[in-house]
Amino acid sequence: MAENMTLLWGSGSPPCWRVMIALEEKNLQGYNNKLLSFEKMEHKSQEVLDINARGQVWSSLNPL
Ligand SMILES: N[C@@H](CCC(=O)N[C@@H](CS)C(=O)NCC(=O)O)C(=O)O
Repeated sequence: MAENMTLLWGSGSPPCWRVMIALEEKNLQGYNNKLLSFEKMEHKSQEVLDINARGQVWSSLNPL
């Protein structure tokens, strides 16, 4: 149902868990996900900044 969505998330992030839980609760499984490394500053990559100027996760490509 959410196959077009790609969730960009970071390990240990409560805001990311919140979104993942909400998607599960809404029965919106099947979305793609991409784990970003805080250590490598991947949340500040151009890919993320293009969709979230704060460079924070969670972020989503093709949101619902
Ligand atoms: N208001 C945002 C906050 C998200 C947020 O603070 N994410 C943290 C990870 S838990 C983050 O990306 N921190 C990196 C930074 O702020 O540079 C939300 O609730 O989704």
